[in-house]
Amino acid sequence: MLNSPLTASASYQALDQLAPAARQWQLRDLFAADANRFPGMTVDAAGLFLDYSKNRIDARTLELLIGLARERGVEARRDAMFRGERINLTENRAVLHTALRAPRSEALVVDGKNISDDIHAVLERMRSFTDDVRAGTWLGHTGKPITDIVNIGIGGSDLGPKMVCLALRQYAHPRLAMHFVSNVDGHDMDAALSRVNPETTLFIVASKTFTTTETMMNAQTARAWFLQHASEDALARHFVAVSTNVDAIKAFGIDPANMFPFWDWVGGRYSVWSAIGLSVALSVGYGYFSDLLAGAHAMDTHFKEAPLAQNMPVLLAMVGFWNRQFLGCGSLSIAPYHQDLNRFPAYLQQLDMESNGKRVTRGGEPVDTPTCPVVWGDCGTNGQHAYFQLLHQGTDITPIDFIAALRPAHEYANHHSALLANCFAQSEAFMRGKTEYEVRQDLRAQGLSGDEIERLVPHKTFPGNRPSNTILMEYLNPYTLGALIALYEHKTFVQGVIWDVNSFDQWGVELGKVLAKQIEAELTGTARPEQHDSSTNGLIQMAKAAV
Ligand code: G6Q
Repeated sequence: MLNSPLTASASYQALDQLAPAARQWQLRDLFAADANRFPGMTVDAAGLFLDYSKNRIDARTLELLIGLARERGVEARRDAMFRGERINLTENRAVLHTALRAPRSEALVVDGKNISDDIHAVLERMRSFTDDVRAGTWLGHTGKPITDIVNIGIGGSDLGPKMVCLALRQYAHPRLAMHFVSNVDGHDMDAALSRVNPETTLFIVASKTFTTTETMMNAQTARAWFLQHASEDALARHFVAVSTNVDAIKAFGIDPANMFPFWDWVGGRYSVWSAIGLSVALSVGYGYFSDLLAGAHAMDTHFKEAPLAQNMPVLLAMVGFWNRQFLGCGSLSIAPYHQDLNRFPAYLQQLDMESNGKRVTRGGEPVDTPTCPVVWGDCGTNGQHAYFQLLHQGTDITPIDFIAALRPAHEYANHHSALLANCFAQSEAFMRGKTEYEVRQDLRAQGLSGDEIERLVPHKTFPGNRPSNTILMEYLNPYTLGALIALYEHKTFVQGVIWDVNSFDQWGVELGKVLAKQIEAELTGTARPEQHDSSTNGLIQMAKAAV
């Protein structure tokens, strides 16, 4: 436990003193004053390149930010995580998603047990099962190869596999169509079932607890649908489970031989590296799944070994902390300039906001600063034609993370130049802006009258000075994707250490679940109406009247 609040730390106080002046800095000036700003504020690791030079920081700010990371104990907490200490204090659990991607040679003993053996035994089973399904030797109950995989899961048991399968669509098996059903909304299941054939569909029920309402309801619906077309004996060819709960799997009717286990030290939002990644391994094959793990492991090694001042996750975290704390930025926009990373912003939303959307410290005291910003975004260039207006000229300053691959996996070179040009132009525009003077010059050159010019100047001026990071990789491939995800995991971890929150629980999702159970019982008539507030009572009455 950290004994002193964040605002009492020496580095924080030094940063706080520097901040009023820093708020006046202009990025244009910082670049003009230092020709080496780009090489000085970029870092390479695990196949990724980070340019953080377009942030309102200078060498002194960085030094203090790194000092703050050291003062808050980032290194010790990082090492404790990797060692398998129970750093998730409110659930009394270790946090070992990093062990899932470590090579077998890096044995890790936790509570007297070599967990590396367990991890690799499951990986072997994943390899043999996915090889069979992909080769067409795992047959459906009428003897046909599998053509469709339906992953039934929600939250961490959905977002990671879905995002990764989309991101690696270039590597996907041509015979296997991937479907993801998460929502309790029956339209989600209905849409998937309307596209698949029970003879050739494999359902993966992915749930760490195997008690999650949405997943259990969806799994039961899928099972009932399947049994309309086949007998109970056929279930074993079409239903597999990924879980930590073997009893619940048996009770559901899935053969434990078809269960891929993982462990309580894998948090839901970090579980794509575990057997929850089965849909990924089925889609891209075990070899590429291993590459995904290897990329993440390379980032883990960098995070463990690089000095803080050259440590990519630490730098990304500390610059983000500076923007949040001292520039007052309440949100962070993620802009992948890669269509296949379409779901990456949604994935990061959970990773960051579920981890650090907290208001008390690990010791239960209020955090004395704002914590996690709202994380959101969409692919470039699409976002440019929608919400970028606000990012350029709105009243809030929203930092942006641009993410792009230098080489495409398609042959349309002109598209790729246009894409990268837009990506770099946006970060330049956010940094430079356009002054009144520049606007006037432009309008004058267009031949507008003095009055017209003055009327338009305020509308056409861009304040600029808006921070961004740019993350580049050569190609988006399993390895670089693994490194990218791990980069953001560790960034989130570091910020959690700075705020001294427990980044690994998620109690905030519980209250609504409990209330929903009562209201569902009222809606279905199995419980007498409770006295809610007039709004909730009114809404319940409307739903009942509509039945
Ligand atoms: C993630 C959360 C949450 C979880 C889902 C699904 O960190 O714990 O998103 O993954 O609630 O839980 P199950 O896998 O247990 O169904």
